[in-house]
Amino acid sequence: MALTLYVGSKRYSSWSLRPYVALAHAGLPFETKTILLDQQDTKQNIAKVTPSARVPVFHDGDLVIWDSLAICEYIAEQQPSLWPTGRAERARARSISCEMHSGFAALRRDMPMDVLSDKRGQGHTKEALADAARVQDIWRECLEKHGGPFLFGEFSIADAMFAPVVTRFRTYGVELDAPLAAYSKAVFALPAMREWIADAEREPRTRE
Ligand SMILES: N[C@@H](CCC(=O)N[C@@H](CS)C(=O)NCC(=O)O)C(=O)O
Repeated sequence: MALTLYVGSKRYSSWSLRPYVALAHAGLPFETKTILLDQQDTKQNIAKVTPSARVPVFHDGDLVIWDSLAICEYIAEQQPSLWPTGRAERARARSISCEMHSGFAALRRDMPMDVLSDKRGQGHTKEALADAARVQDIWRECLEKHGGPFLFGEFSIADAMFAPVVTRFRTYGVELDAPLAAYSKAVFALPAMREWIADAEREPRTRE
């Protein structure tokens, strides 16, 4: 069955980046189709592939799965190593993934993802920095416990869920201590991240 991940503009679509990184890491043979955001026909084009009016959406043949975390969970059913092996670690990885999925509204509002921008110093509101501090606490605790290079040692969906925040900390100039900087470097070095950013460079800039 053909596997297709529909994503928004790679430059801006943080929700799309998450399942893309997970899918690419899983090594499944999937195709990515980009629907550019901020165009007159964006809503129409999204409506053709999902009832949710949002990307990402994943098509496995006739089966349509939407929402970033649901897609990641679906991929993990075929590639269980996308979650940590131990029951407690899996629960913890799911907790922080869900916290990312449902939280950090100020960080997302004040430092929206633009993987190509240099917005150092912008968006550093009190609320966004409080969210950033909580994210850093999560990362620090995971890295101390599991030794890196990823949050649970090996790459997991938790890393995919935080990948857009890794880009935001770099582009908005949020300072990281040495262990967190090493984590950021490991995420940026993922082939999937490099491919995503290279593709973003070929897209039109539609936001300031
Ligand atoms: N909860 C959803 C959020 C998806 C979402 O908000 N996607 C944005 C792009 S990042 C979107 O499709 N926007 C539609 C538009 O701009 O018209 C998820 O996790 O996938």
